[in-house]
Amino acid sequence: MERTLIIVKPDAVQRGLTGEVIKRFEQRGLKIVAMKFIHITEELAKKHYAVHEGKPFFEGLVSYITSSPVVVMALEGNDAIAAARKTIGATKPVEAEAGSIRGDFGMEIGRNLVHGSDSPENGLLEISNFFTAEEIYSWDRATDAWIQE
Ligand code: D4T
Repeated sequence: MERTLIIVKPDAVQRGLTGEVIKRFEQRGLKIVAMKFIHITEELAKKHYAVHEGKPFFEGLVSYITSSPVVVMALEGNDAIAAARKTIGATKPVEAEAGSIRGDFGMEIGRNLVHGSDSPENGLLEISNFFTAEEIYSWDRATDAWIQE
């Protein structure tokens, strides 16, 4: 069972796409185990994107993700990382498949609507940057057996 951190980024929230984005993960079968509406601080943004520090787009990335509130979620499921990334689509929205979130709603890499963790290890690490243990719920969903064997 994997967990992924999802961020509904400022552009998606500002464009009124929060519900649409959450709906796509939920209808796919990923289970919400944590969720909140926050304004990411510069400190947290730099921690989350530490791997990109020093790259030319880093400052823009930090100012974008801290520009207005976001919804952060932890989602759980077998192969949650791969499933969420497929639902999100390629990093560059113009290269993202139609039917994915970025393919349906995005135009530019600097406004790519959603973040999803890229490995199970990073999923757990990123979730711990945003949520305390008390904010994460393991719960039995009535439909679990109809979504996962
Ligand atoms: P995130 O992390 O936002 O889900 O995006 P990805 O996982 O799809 O892509 P990433 O980690 O390679 O990039 C993180 C973030 O940086 C922005 N970016 C990236 C950018 O503005 N210019 C660039 O050239 C690259 C590579 C977009 C996503």
